[in-house]
Amino acid sequence: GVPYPVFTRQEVGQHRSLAERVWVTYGGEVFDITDFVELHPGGKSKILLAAGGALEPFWAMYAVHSQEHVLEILQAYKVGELSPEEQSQPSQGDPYSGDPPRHPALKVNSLKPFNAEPPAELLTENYLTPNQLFFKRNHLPVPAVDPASYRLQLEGPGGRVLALSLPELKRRFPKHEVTVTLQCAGNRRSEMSRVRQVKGLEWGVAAISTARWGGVRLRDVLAHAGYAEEEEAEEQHVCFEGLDKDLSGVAYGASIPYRTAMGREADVLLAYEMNGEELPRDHGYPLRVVVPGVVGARSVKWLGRVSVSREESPSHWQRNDYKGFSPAVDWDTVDFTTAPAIQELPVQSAITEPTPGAAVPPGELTVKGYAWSGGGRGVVRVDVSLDGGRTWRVAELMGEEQRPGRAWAWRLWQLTAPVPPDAAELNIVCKAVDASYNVQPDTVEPIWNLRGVLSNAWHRVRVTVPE
Ligand code: HEM
Ligand code: MTE
Ligand code: MO
Repeated sequence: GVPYPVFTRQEVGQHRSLAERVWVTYGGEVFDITDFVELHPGGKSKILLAAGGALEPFWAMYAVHSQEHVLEILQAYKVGELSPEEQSQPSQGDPYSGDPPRHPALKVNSLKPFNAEPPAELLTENYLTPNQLFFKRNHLPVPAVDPASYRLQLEGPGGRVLALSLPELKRRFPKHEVTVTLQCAGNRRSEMSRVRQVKGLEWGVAAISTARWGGVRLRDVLAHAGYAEEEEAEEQHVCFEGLDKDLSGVAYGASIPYRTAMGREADVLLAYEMNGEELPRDHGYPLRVVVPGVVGARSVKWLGRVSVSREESPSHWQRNDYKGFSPAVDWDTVDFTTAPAIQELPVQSAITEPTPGAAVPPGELTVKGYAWSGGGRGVVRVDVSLDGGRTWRVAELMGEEQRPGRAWAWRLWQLTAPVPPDAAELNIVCKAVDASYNVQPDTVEPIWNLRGVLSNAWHRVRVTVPE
């Protein structure tokens, strides 16, 4: 066929808007995607970010594009090629190339951004999850923060902004340590997807982990900025912004109610230590929020800015995600303004050992797992069944007893019981009861929701008993 015309990167760079037409490069090829801009499933503003340049650094950020059908769409818009000299120039960097190394035992749900959970049977080996195995949930590349130039921006009443360095934070405020379990709203989402497909990362049972966090109390820092103990008549929110930003410069953000942030008993931390070590990069180095008893999404990592507002954080993750809906709601009918942002999480438990499909020896069986509830409600009991819920036994709870109303950390539990002699298969079930006598729902169907959050039905694990 007729050879394609050859362009330079500079020529491509002259096509950055719908008026000048929108050109992009991919590999050594040039595309005029003007007519696709309005059709882009990811939105017009996102696709225009790549206008006039290479797609690679953007697609590296949104791995949804590494699919055959995406390349087919692109091919339809081909208008030329880059000259061979231009092609040999290294393309712009992968925004994730600065991410830290990770432990090989982690089960990776998504590499870019990095999302991973430990294998279930490793999760309950330790009451405090080793930092390397602690589940990791990033929405964006891990920012490289220079501790020397780092300043926490703290907006005081009236808008005055204080900038606090790490040494200042550590010097000015007493150090406080709290053992806290963090759980992602999407923990156990894969069980919801088995009922009906949901949108989100396919987490197993291990998007939950526990650490001893060390840092300063958020309430001390807010008081230093001039905020009063008592809330004003109108409800207020403490908003957090991360230093991790998407390509348009929008940072990860979230907020919590003012009364939680300022609460004497709420134990909200700005943490710089995790299990006695410096906060690891994946977990928010050098400073992160830890909101005990609350969904992980509010514990903002790489904390850049704190402010107080009459409005919740404007962040996508506060307003248009991390909310629960009726099973009747689908993506055509969902209205995110109608549901409150998830804060305290419901009671949860899961079996970590044995794992699904395992062959267990006859005789005695030890079942292990974790149990936790939000809002500082301790776990008072875990019931375990080996026969799908017909008969129950009470598991032994391990781990620290915690103060009523401030039970921020999980209990690990185990049960050793005889394997029923005639069983070829066991349907192991667990369910926890929290201090308010809240219980887990027995099945997934009635709590199914389009985003697959708050998945806390009885956990069921089927194993075989070989003869
Ligand atoms: C989603 C095509 C450029 C961000 C998608 C999807 C397609 C697509 C087909 C849907 C994929 C699926 O769900 O199977 C393209 C093409 C592009 C382009 C052909 C260039 C010519 C970009 C750029 C960005 C971007 C430059 C970011 C700066 C996104 C995002 C989604 C998406 C965030 C996910 C939307 C969602 O799931 O809600 N794109 N894209 N795209 N795209 Fe692009
Ligand atoms: N903070 C920032 N800045 N960026 C993020 O992507 N992810 C949130 C929260 N804080 C996130 C963040 C979510 S959804 C969860 S579940 C927790 O961090 C996970 O914390 P971890 O990675 O330390 O386990
Ligand atoms: Mo999360």
